[in-house]
Amino acid sequence: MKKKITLIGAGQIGGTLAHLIALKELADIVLFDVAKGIAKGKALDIAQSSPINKFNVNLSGTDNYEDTKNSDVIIITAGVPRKPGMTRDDLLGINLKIIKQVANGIKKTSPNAFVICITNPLDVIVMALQRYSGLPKNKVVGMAGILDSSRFIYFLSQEFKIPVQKIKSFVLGGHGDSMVAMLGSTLIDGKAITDLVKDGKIKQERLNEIVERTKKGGAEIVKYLEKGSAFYAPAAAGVEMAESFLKDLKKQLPCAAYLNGEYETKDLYAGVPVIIGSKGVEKVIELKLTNDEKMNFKKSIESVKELFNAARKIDKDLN
Ligand code: A3D
Repeated sequence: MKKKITLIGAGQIGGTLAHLIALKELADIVLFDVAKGIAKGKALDIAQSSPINKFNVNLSGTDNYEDTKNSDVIIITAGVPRKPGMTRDDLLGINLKIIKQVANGIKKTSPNAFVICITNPLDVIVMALQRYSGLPKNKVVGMAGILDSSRFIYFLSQEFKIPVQKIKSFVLGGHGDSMVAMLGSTLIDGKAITDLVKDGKIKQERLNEIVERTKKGGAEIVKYLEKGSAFYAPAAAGVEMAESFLKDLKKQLPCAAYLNGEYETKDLYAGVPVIIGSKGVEKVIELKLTNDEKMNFKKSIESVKELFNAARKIDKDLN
């Protein structure tokens, strides 16, 4: 039987997700949006490309949760994106309300789905989504680390003028200015980046600039677009997570996952490497961090905690 993916939010990321999922024939697709016309219009537009691109999946648009029933995967982008000058945290109040509605909509209709949240501020919204919906913690996960890592790897590939495939690295922690690029695990064509710094192949200051640009990667795009935020790369990252679940690929991916003591963090969502397979988040991988990484990860965790406390003040149901 064909699988079913529901996309809650049919905006920039939702539409791109639908297109990528259709091209890969991962599943039938339901686009859900409070703006029903957008969901229906995008579903029809993408479906009309199927004779050209030769894919065979069903696409539909709706504003009724009944139509999303028994989804295998749900990817949530419902919410408001940033405008120039805004931080992700500025979106908290409005997106919290939206995510509460979404949680109520999906918990009854798709209690067994693997739920990927993309709505910002990511770590706090995914945590709120899990609390509101009561869905299992290993089935509710946030997308951010794959995107942040992808941005970092792309910038490094430009710097070293080598293909992205020859670079291994990832970014952990919260999805905000406190995110942590794992320099201790970064390999450029098989060589540790820390050794390349020692050998003078790249100056520490230049590397710091690339890390900084990665942290501000989302804001750089918001500034160019003026209306809205990045969507191609975020959608690609969401699809990688969905595919690893649906095909039981057991890929190791940096995602915002529930921590229950791992990385000395309890009862909080934050970006860590996890294994995603048919059971959802099957394992949190505990890496050995350098002292610097440990310190920065801790700081990042603190900022996630602080923002979750702010969320609790906005909605008592989160206490
Ligand atoms: P946008 O194009 O505005 O789409 C959002 C859609 O959500 C709109 O079509 C709205 O109509 C819809 N919507 C609003 N309220 C509801 C509701 N209650 N139920 C269902 N749908 C609703 O935004 P976008 O697609 O560019 O971005 C979506 C979200 O992703 C924003 O919060 C962004 O900040 C976030 N985002 C996260 C990342 C990460 O890496 C985590 C990256 C980029 C964007």
